[in-house]
Amino acid sequence: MKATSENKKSYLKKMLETRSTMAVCILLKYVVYYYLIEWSKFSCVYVIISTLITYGLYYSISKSKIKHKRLLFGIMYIGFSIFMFADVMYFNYYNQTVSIKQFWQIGNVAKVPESFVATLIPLSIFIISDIPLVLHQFGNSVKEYVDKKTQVKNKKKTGRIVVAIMLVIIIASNPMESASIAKFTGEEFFVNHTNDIIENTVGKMSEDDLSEEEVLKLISENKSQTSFSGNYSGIAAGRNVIMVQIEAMQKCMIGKDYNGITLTPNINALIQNDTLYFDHFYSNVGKGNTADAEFTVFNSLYPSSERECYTLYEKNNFRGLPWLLKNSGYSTMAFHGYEGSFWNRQNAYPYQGIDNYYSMEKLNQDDIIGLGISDKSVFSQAVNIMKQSKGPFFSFVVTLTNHHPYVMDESMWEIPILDEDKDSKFASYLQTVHYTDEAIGQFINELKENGLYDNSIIIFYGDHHGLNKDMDDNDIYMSRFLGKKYDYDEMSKVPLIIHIPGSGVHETISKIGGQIDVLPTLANLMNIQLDERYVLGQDILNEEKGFVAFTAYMPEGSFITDGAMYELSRQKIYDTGRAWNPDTGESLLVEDYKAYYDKALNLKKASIQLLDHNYIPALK
Ligand code: GP9
Ligand code: MN
Repeated sequence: MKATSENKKSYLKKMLETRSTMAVCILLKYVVYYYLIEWSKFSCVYVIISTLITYGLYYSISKSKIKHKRLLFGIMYIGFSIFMFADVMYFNYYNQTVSIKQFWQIGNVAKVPESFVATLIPLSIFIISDIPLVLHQFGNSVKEYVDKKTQVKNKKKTGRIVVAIMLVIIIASNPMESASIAKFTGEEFFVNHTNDIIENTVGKMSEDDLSEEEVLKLISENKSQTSFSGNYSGIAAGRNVIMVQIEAMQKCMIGKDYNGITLTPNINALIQNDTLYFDHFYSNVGKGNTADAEFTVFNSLYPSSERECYTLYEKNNFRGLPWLLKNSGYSTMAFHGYEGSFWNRQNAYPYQGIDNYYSMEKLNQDDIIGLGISDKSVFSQAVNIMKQSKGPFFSFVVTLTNHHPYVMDESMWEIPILDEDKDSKFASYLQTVHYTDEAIGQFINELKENGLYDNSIIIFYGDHHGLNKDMDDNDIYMSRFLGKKYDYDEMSKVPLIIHIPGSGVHETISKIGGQIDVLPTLANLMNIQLDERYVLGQDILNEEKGFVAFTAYMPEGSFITDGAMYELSRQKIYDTGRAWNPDTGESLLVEDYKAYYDKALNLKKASIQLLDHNYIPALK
């Protein structure tokens, strides 16, 4: 008996150690990879190519005369596997594979582990679980005796593999700029990453730098000019500015009921009086999410696709809202219930014109929900500090409780969840949205009680989506909730609410606008003089045609304008993108919108050039 079970064990061991088992393992690894990223009609071809490349490397290294073969192959194989795993995670979040530009994000992932774990796809573990088997198998293969004859044969094979690798590099660099190669470079694992490395090293070096004059020309040729005066001019001049950036608040939550309960009763009430409400307003953040929302709102500049502008351009000169107000005698402050170092805020804020930053460490940590101090507590503490201001002030509050993965004790849940939505991220999101709305109601009351309400302009806007359409089956729950397909138009739409107590204004503005437009819109309302040359957005209240370019979640070149939204394809070929009417979902002909695509790329390029060269002069 004993002998049979040992026989079985050794048979299994032998089976596992065969080269064909390993080849199947590698093949399956790529099937899982392409399946988790996006299975397309070419995926089978990609699986075969990726497997052949991996197997080729395995074969050529194991048979080569290199000294530390095991170490070399081990590093390579573990490296590929980690990259594949990162791709899957990143794609799940950003709808893009990871670039070498994004290595810095590992640090942020480690800082917010709850979000990382909530983003993890169980099947993705398969991508890294074969590593011990393959490396063990490689070790065995190295041990094998290779006689002179086979060495000669192997030399030839190694030569062929070197040629194959060269071919990958040539294809990846796509010297003829062929559209079909571009499709391939965007999707096959090795070609895609080789292409990314080439683009971000050699490509970066050969990129043309623009002079200050050229950048300003590019801006004036591409942006729509606004006079910063006209409708509603000056109606909020001289008031305190209280600006609240609401974490992950989507527009579609506003004014909606769920299972008989109104989700945002306090925001709904605010919109009814003394308010300009923008219901076609979009988030245009880059890879710095929350921080980029702040950055673009303050400065009317487009963020970078690389990382948060607060780090890339920490010490640049700026002429944004906090600076402009500071220059006219306002005191400036910011409040946020999370670590001061996150998104480099504590270092960047002074250069943005914010003098006092009350981060988590400087506030009373009396009520923690999820990541940090609860919105209700931060609002109350902010009111107590604001009321000590001697003159006019700019106060910026960044909320946090409605942050992914929407963790809040169930005893605080107030929205009864339908059976069909139970145990979903969507269900948790509704609870924290409702909580934040309640906190906003409390905030308005506290402003009134402390005499800070009447003489202020109070602005609320969402920083970015809460429910990514490609994660957690959000598209299913959200499509049912909305009664239409959940697409980027709803995902990136956030509310903008400008509340001016006692002004008598009451309008819902449905023109297209985005975070890029907040500075010029407020400048008109408050009679603030702007230097138009460095402002990339427009005053939504007086614009002729709305336009917002996107940076993250959809590839750069994607945009929205009145009546049309365009998403550039992953392969970055204009014609293979899609255009649709954001209100009706009806498909539109992409060829009708090429000029807007050029405009999006030009404005984004101009913004990055302005920032890279620090061309904006300091305010005097
Ligand atoms: C952290 C908070 C969240 O300070 O602003 O940032 P996010 O993860 O949403 O970009
Ligand atoms: Mn955020």
